[in-house]
Amino acid sequence: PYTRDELIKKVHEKLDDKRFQHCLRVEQQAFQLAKQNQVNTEKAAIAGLLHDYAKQRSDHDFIKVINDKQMDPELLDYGNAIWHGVVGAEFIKDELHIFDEEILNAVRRHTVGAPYMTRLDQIIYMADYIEPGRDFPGVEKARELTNQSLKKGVFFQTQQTLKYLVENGRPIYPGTIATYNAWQNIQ
Ligand code: DGI
Ligand code: FE
Ligand code: FE
Ligand code: FE
Repeated sequence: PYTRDELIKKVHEKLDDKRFQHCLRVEQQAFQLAKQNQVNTEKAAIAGLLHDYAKQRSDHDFIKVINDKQMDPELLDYGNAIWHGVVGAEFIKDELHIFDEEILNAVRRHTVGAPYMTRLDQIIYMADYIEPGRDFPGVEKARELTNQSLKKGVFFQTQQTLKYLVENGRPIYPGTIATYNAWQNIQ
């Protein structure tokens, strides 16, 4: 397996500096949330570092993977926002030789979540949203809720994201709605 230094180099090669710095902050944020929630800190850090590994691939590259690996053809109706997590995990397997399904699932679920999310999934989903470089209306509330309870953070983020997408007339990936519905009654 690659060491952290080697992974850092590989991530940096595939991302511009701004996106790379975001990944380093998500790594740190995920490590901290893992400590707070008794989750494996090493897995959280690796998943945090790698979560946006595929963010800057071309549509062509994603479409090829979706077709070659016979992934759900419905994915083709969406774009980079959905693909870089759900399909991005395939690049992490193929290029970085990381096969830990807990890490890969956390990457797959980091944008749209899922009806059932492990605590590691929840941590990466939230670390991406509240890392210290984030600055949007509601981020302070997201940080407070997440520190109280990961689950509260997950529902809040899902609700905010749906609102934002609808307000801006963007298409909603069905998985995003499934996440929202499943996390309704979580206190
Ligand atoms: O990759 P990041 O920018 O760090 O963050 P992210 O992976 O959480 O989200 C990427 C974008 O995806 C963000 O602008 C919101 C958008 N998104 C989330 N759910 C959906 C979505 N976009 C569409 N069109 N549909 C969704 O269901
Ligand atoms: Fe992302
Ligand atoms: Fe996110
Ligand atoms: Fe991110």
